[in-house]
Amino acid sequence: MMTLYSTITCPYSHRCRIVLHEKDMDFHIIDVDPNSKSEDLAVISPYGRAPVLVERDLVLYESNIINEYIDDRFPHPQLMPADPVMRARARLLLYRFEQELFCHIDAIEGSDQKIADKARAAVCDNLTVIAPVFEKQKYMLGDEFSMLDVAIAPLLWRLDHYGIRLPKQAAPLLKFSERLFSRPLFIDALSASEKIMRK
Ligand SMILES: N[C@@H](CCC(=O)N[C@@H](CS)C(=O)NCC(=O)O)C(=O)O
Repeated sequence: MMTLYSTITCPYSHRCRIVLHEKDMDFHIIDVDPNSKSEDLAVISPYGRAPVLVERDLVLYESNIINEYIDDRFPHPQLMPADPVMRARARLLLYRFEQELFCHIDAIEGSDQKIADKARAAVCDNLTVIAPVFEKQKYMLGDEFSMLDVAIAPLLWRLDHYGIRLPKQAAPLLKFSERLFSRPLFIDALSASEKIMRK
């Protein structure tokens, strides 16, 4: 059975919890506290960061790498595109999410307000740019839920919590967010602490 070492408020652990819940299989989640570094986590992960997935002698870290492995092991429903070209495009977009959106999370959660505000503004601008995509399609890659929706959902869920208010032009993105949040498996994947991040 797969065991996920997850943090209850961590957007990256949240990604992996979503994928585990999307697949019809047994898994075990161990909640860890990244601040008072769990010894378990320090032993199994070179960076001591959550999430970490363990299956027999396989130990994986980095949320997108973990998620692709779960998707390969349990292909139904398949979350990465099967076609090599689409798969490569999906990986590129996953990379861009890290470079343009998730790279700002540490600053937003940090104590320097000036730096945090700059990071909020960058996330706000970058999300507003992609909003028009959802005037024509239901999900990131078209009309099917995919790994890209999984990857961005934890950030969208945390917008209020992070103090990010999107402008009117981003309305299609907010509609897309509501579509994601209403999925029963998305709700199942939320930790108790995440449930209260949004009113
Ligand atoms: N790029 C990593 C980021 C993981 C990460 O930053 N995890 C945070 C919790 S949200 C953590 O464990 N921080 C503790 C630390 O860096 O020491 C991923 O996608 O898994």
